Amino acid sequence: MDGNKRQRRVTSSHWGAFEVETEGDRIIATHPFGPDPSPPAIPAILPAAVHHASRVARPSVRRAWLATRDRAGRGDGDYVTPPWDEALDIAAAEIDRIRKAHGNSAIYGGSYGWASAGRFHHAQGQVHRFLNMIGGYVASFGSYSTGCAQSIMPHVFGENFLTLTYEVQDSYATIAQHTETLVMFGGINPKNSMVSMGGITEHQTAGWFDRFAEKGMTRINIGPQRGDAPEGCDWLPCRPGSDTALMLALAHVLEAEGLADHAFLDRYTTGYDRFRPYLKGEVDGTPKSPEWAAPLTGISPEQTRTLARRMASTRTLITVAWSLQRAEHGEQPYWMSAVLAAMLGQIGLPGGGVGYGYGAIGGIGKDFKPLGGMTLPQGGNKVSDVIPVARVADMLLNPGQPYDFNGERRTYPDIRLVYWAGGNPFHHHQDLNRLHAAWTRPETIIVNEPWWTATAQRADIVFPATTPYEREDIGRSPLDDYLFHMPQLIPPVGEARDDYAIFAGLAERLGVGDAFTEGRDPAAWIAHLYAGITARGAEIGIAVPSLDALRAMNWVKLDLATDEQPKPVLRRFRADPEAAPLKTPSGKIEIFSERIDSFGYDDCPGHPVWLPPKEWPGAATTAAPLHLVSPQPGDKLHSQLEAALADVAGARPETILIHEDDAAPRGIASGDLVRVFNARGAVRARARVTGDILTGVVALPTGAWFGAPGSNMDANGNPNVLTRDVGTSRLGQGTSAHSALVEVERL
Ligand SMILES: Nc1nc2c(c(=O)[nH]1)N[C@H]1C(S)=C(S)[C@@H](COP(=O)(O)OP(=O)(O)OC[C@H]3O[C@@H](n4cnc5c(=O)[nH]c(N)nc54)[C@H](O)[C@@H]3O)O[C@H]1N2
Ligand SMILES: Nc1nc2c(c(=O)[nH]1)N[C@H]1C(S)=C(S)[C@@H](COP(=O)(O)OP(=O)(O)OC[C@H]3O[C@@H](n4cnc5c(=O)[nH]c(N)nc54)[C@H](O)[C@@H]3O)O[C@H]1N2
Ligand SMILES: [Mo]
Repeated sequence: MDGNKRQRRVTSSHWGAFEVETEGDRIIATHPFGPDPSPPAIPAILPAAVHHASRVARPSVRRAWLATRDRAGRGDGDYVTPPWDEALDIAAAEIDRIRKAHGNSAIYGGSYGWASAGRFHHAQGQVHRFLNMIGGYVASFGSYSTGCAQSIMPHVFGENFLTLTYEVQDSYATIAQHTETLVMFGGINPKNSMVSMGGITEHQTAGWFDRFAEKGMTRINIGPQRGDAPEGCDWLPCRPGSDTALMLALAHVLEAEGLADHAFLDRYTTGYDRFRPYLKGEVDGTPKSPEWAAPLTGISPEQTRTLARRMASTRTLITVAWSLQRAEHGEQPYWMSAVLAAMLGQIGLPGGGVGYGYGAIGGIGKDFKPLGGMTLPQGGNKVSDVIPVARVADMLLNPGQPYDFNGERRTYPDIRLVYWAGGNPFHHHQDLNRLHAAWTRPETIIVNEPWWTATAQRADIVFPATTPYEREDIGRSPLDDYLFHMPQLIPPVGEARDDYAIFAGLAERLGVGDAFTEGRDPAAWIAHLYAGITARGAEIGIAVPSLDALRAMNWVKLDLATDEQPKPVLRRFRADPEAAPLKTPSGKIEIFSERIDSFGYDDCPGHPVWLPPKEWPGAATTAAPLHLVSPQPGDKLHSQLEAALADVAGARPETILIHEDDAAPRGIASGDLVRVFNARGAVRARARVTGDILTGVVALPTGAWFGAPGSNMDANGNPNVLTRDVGTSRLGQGTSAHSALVEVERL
């Protein structure tokens, strides 16, 4: 920010570090970060996005809401733009009115979303701190990423699921050294591992797969798309939603051929005796044999037997993509994968057992010393009500109604005001037409956003937020070994303000200004919070530069590399299960869970079972014959930077992959515009015909901005128009995004 001079500085983001070139007030280009062996392509669109016409220029208040408190017209696009002080006055008065009339439990502040990297200006941390200061809010549990796993897996391994994935599982280095057979349910996709929350600097997943190949490791990708694993892996095309059936069939082979490790099962697990009769068909007359599974999975009995024998005779790591639990009954493949791994008896051995989410984000599979991150303290929430994050539309539609969640009977709160900062529910939630209807229920919706996203367009008050390039911050992820000073590169675009300034302004009006700011400006907060990192560095013997030194250096690679798992829980358990029991009720791996059984859920009983989803290839109909998977977009992060991407010629509508055999009878060729539809809605997409997807399955990535209300076909191709908004089960209540049936026709 120095006249019209050109400057280059490094910054960090969820998709990695990169150099930003500025000229005066503008970002003009981005460049790869030297030390990154495979830098992402995502930043290329950044200059266009940051200066895009779709930035929210001024505080905006919806005219009809202001005049008559209209709710039905959300999305009408008709805003007045009062000056900042006036807009903050209006918002503060409305928050005050709602909390006085209905209590703080009428405010929903779950505000799910990835926002931007940068530790102080993290939008969720800011909104949660603010709402706590004014008396609390209804919060959310879990994530769209892994909500179902976060509920089920502690019952099985006794470990918080995020700890399990980030700190307990083997690193890629250990896998490279020990694993002989890598069985990847849902693949491991270097495209997804370009991203990691809070930042990832050296992108290494693709490089590790080169090492695995050199070593001669057998790598098997099980799922609907060849492209879910790097080139060179074997592909076992398995129908989406059927993984549990395949896992059961593999288990059946182990049991039938005497390959199950009963010594391991006896010593380290509980409940195999309750599960085995189900596996063998003694309880329901249906042995879960390879012959039983074949019509469900599409995988022949012979292939199943060969795979089971190979898994039993080599050091085998089963990996399960997060996508498998973002599906109806997502609890089952997760639980069953643990049972299958237990039957193989390799849990706790290096390079053996089961691991979750490798490839989902780049930070998984890296082991670092525990320097931790840096977090704005959020204070305590006086409202205890928390909903499973993906049940937001249910909550808005059913105030006061009961629902089940992980053994508890709960009641949905009566929400009058929604505050969202740093997320885009009209990108991420399922069945967006249903969400749109639910969204008319609250009296007031306030959103902080840099861009006019579909969510901002449906808010009554929109505060324009800065992007990370418009403010100073620290970049630091516990799953990375770099530390960044993220300099302010350009002045705020339009009248944008930092989330911190927005909440400080509201807090002051609501009489908690000093409590919110503690008298600090952002620079003072950054210095205050950064001191925590230097202190922890001193504790664990890691040199961390002073803040001034880091400002001068821009970035530093920290000496955090280690060969040790941060939490060798499973190694210790294997070495001595009595001395180092798991934190499950039995202290062992729970193949049968008395606790889950006691919930009495038919959609998640006491041991893993095969439960077909309502929508999956096995339930295809003439009206909706194709299964839709909606993976993460390769060219960006969710719906971020979409404004500028959508301008690129041919980029929108989004591309849908369809198999040759499904395209031909519909007269569809690559490049054709198609209509993808079901009873819930319709979207436009551009077809790409391929042999690399299973027949009967189509793949349309997430991330296109959901269009204006009232249209009977979303022009951009947001798959969530088509997905089903139902919990994974009463236990997990996660999103079922990957369980949907559709039809496709040429436009
Ligand atoms: N069908 C289907 N749907 C899915 C999934 C799927 O697999 N299939 N996956 C789900 C998953 S795992 C996830 S994580 C979600 C992701 O969904 P989201 O996390 O909601 O998606 P993002 O586009 O990252 O939304 C972040 C928003 O924050 C804004 N933002 C960025 N920086 C700032 C800031 O500093 N301040 C403020 N106020 N705002 C900022 C961005 O402009 C953007 O609009 O999607 C879910 N939806
Ligand atoms: N480039 C990029 N990377 C990202 C993100 C992004 O937006 N962009 N988002 C990040 C986020 S928030 C998350 S949570 C992770 C998610 O990471 P994942 O959950 O691993 O990602 P997905 O892309 O949803 O799904 C991966 C693949 O699972 C397959 N699949 C779907 N259903 C089934 C099934 O029933 N069985 C089997 N075997 N396979 C199935 C699909 O073919 C899909 O391509 O990705 C992260 N990485
Ligand atoms: Mo996610």
